[in-house]
Amino acid sequence: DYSPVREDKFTFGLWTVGWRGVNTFGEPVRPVLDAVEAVRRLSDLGAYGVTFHDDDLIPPGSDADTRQQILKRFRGALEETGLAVPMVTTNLFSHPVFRDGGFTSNSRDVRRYAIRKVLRNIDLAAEMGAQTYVCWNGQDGAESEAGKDDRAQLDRLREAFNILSAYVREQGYGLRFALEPKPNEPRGDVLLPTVGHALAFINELDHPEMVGVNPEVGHEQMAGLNFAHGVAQALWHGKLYHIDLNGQRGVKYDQDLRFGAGDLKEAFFLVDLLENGGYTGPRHFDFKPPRTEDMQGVWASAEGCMRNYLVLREKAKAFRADPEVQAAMDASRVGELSVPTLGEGESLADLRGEQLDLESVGERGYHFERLDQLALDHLMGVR
Ligand code: 3MF
Ligand code: MG
Ligand code: MG
Ligand code: MG
Repeated sequence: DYSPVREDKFTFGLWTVGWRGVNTFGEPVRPVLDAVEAVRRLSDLGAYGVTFHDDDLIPPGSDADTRQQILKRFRGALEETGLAVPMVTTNLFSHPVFRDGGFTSNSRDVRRYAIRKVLRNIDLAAEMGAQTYVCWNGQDGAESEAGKDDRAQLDRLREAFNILSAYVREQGYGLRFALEPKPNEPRGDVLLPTVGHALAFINELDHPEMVGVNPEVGHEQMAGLNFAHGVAQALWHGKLYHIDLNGQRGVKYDQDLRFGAGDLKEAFFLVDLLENGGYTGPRHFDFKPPRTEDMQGVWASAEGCMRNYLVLREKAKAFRADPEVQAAMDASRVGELSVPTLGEGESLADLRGEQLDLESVGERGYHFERLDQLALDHLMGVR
C-alpha cells in the first residue's frame, strides 16, 4: 500500500492543482479552483501541507476587507484539516509590470514595487508559520545582451536579498530564503540559470546563511543537467532548503509533469539521495496536470506524484539493503572514495615515495555496469 501519510511531508503549491491549463497556444481548459477546496482535497489525499504565491490566494488589487475575508476562510480550512504552510512565495512574473523582471527590471520603480510586494507577503508567511520563503525570479533575464547590463543586474539582485534578509532579521522571523534556478522560460535566458550559479551568487550576500536553494527537477533537466548531481552539491554546501519535485523529458519546453513521469531513473536516484542524504524538509510538488485532464485527472495526477515518490522510496531502500548490491558497490570501490587521499599522519613525502604499477592499475575495471544493472533491476521490479 502506497498511501501517503502526513509524516511523508508531501506538500503542493496551490498553483499546481489550481493550474487552469493555459499554454502558449491554448486557452484555459479548467475552472478556477477554490483554495479551500484545494486544501480539503489535498488533505484527503494525505498531503502534509500547501504552499502559495501571494496572488494565488489573494487576487492582486484586492482591498483590505477582501484580503481579510480570503485569509479568514483559508485559515479556517487549514485549521479544519491540520494542513501546514511550510513555504510561501511571491508572484513577480504574471503582471505586465514584471515584463522585464522584478528585482532586476531596468525600471527602478518596478524594482521598488517588487520589494514592497515581497515584504508584505513575508509578513504573511511568518504569520502562517512558514520556514522557507522561495524566490523564483522567472522574468529576471533577457532575450538580448544589449538591453541588460548583467553585472548591474546581479548588483540589484544582491541588493534585493540584502534588504529582505535585513528585514527578516529585524522582525525576528524564523524564515530562510531559497532561490529557485531555471535556465530559460519565460525569458530567453533567465538570471541564475542553474543550481551552481545560485550557489555561487549566495556567497556574495550579506547573510549567506539565510539563503539556500530550491532546485526543481525539470529546471535542471531542461538544460540537460543531471538533477541528482545538482541536489547532491546543494546538500554538500548545506544549502538544500527546499525542493520542487516534478518530471521532465529531456531538453525541451518546461513540462512540469507529475513526479516520476519523465526521467524515472533519475527520479529513483534522487529519492535515494533525499532519503539518505540528510534532507528533512518538505517533499514539495511543483507540477502541472496536463491540459488533457479534467478535475478528476488533476487529483489523479496529484496522487500519482506522491505514489511514485513512495514506490521509489521503497525501491531505493531495497536497493541499499540488497547484499548483492553491497558486494557490487565494494567491487566498484564506492566506499573507497570516502577515504581521504592523504590520510592522517601521512606526509607528502609518503605520497611522493609511493609507486603505482601503471600497467596493472591501468587494467582495473570499475564494474559500474553490473552495479547500475542491479539498480535498474530493482527499479523494474525484477529483484
Ligand atoms: C516556474 C516555477 C515556479 C516556482 C514558484 C515558486 C510557478 O517554472 O517553478 O512556479 O516554483 O514561483 O516560487
Ligand atoms: Mg518550474
Ligand atoms: Mg518546471
Ligand atoms: Mg518550481
